[in-house]
Formats: sequence, C-alpha cells, structure tokens
Amino acid sequence: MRISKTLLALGLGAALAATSFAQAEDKVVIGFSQIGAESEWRTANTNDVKKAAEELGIELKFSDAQQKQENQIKAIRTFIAQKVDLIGFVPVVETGWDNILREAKRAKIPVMIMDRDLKVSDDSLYVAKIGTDSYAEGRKMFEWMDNYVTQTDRKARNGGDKLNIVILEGTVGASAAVGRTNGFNEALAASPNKDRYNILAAQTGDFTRAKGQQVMESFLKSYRDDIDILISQNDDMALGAIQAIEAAGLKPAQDIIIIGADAVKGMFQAMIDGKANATIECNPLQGKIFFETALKVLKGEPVQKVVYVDEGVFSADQAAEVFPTRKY
Ligand code: GYE
Repeated sequence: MRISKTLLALGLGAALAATSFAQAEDKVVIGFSQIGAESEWRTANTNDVKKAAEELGIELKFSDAQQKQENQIKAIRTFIAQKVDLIGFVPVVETGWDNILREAKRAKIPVMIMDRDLKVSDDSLYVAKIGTDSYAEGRKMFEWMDNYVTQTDRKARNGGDKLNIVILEGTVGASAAVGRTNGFNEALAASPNKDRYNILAAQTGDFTRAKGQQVMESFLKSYRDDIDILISQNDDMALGAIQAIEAAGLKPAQDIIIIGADAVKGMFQAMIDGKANATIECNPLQGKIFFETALKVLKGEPVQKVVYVDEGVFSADQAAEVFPTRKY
C-alpha cells in the first residue's frame, strides 16, 4: 500500500486513475514481533504466522524478540520508522506497552495483538486481539483434575488426607501464566472439593522444557514422596518434568498425575506412552484469522475487538486416536 514508483512516475491525473491498479500491485506490509521460540507451541505459532501471511500475499517483516520486552519495543519502533501498514505483536508480558503504542498511534499505524493479552491505559491503542483465553484454560485444568481424581478415587501417596499439587508456572508477568494461575486458583477456591487439595509449591519454569525439568527436580528434592499432581502451565515444561520424575525413580502419570496445556504433538506422544494424563488445548493456529482481520482493518471495515480461537481438552485415553489428526 505504499505509493509505488510507477505511481510516482505518472502524472497526477493518470496517477489517480491508476490508483486501484497500483494498490492491487503493491503488497500490504505488516511488521510482526514474535516473542521467541521457547516452546513447541511457539514454533507452531510462528510457522502459522509466516504461512498465513504468504497465502494472503502480505509482505511480512518478522522479528524474534528472544523473550525480551525491550527487543519487542525496539522492533515496533523500527516498524514505525519503516512506515509499515500495520503492526502485530505477541506481548511477552502484560504491562509496559503504553508508550510505544502511543508512538504507533501518533504515526497512525494500527496495532493488532496476537495470542497473549496486555494491559494498557487506553484500549484504543490497539484495534483488535486474536488469541487464547488463558483464564478459561486454567479453569479447565482444575476441572479435568478434579473429575479425574473423583472418578479414580485417588488417595494421597503419603497417606495424608489431602492430594498435594505442584505447579510449574509460565513466564513471570505473561498473560498466559497469569490467566492460567488465576483460572486454576479461582476454580479451586469455588469448588465444593477444595478441601481435598493442597498446593505444595508453585514456581516459574518459563514455559521451557529445560527449566520445567530443573524446577521439577527441585520440587522432587523437597517433596519426592508427597507430590500427587503436577499442573504444568504448558506441555513443554511437563515434558521436561517427566524426565525429572523418571530420574527420581517415580512413574509419571501413575505416581504423579500430569496435566499440561497446549496440546502439542510431544504431549500427545507422552500420553500415548503412558507418561502424561491430559492436556488443555491452546490453539496456536491464529495466523489466518489474524491477517484476514488486519486486511479488514486496513480497508476501514469494522472488526471484533477480541476474538478467541477454539480450544479443546484431550486426555490419555483419546490420545492415540486423535494423534493422527493433530496439526501441531
Ligand atoms: O502456552 C506456551 C507458550 O502464550 C499461550 O506461550 C501462549 C503460551 C503457550 O510458549 O507454550
């Protein structure tokens, strides 16, 4: 949508007549700041963004922030200087975006959010958000756990009267972690079964496999014979934790119930192998709807402010059957 050289070369009258042709010829340019590559989910999300942009004929300026908010702010500032048509980004953390988004607004460049939520003083600083409902995901983690322990009449391994839970949390300050924590805790607090449970420990594993393993090792050092349930705010951390549990001589999914989030292929494989119990889906395939919405925004058409993608819940008993249909 930038003015093409052909357009400039023509006289003004001819240029006006040629406008629609020039627009059809010029690609929409979108700058996109991704968080990084911390998980299998994120890789699927990035691949989907790139594929969708290509399919819709959009010129994508893609930038990887390596988990740092300051890198995202720099990337957004560069996109503003490059006068892209629209800026998209995944906010690594919820807060701290007001200033840079005001800069984009002053430059009259619309901003769209993907995946994670953000908190800004003024919601007009972004036009739309396409993403995941992490609060609902946190609630589903509790509900699946509570149903499962009810159905299997689970007893505490240490003989006590409460089932002991450890929680691997995501990146500190990220909406995907905050939402899942709040959703889980609020569902627990409101449950008639709340007295069944005790949260032994909760710590961030930064959404990565390596840190999930490391933090689980330390949980096991303190509470090896007490832990009944692991709630992992993403599948990658759960997969790391499974290694720690096996190294400690325990059976994942049997001695310790393992519930993850994302529903990536690696977790399906773990469920098929009998090493994990369930995963709450978080759908990373958001590219198509994101860029279709962006094109509407650029045409001045009305769009919905917040759109959540569809998400399911998968347990080990369905894993083998569902696995071949999984797209990420
Ligand atoms: O669950 C995790 C990732 O923001 C919902 O980020 C996303 C989370 C996802 O890296 O694996």
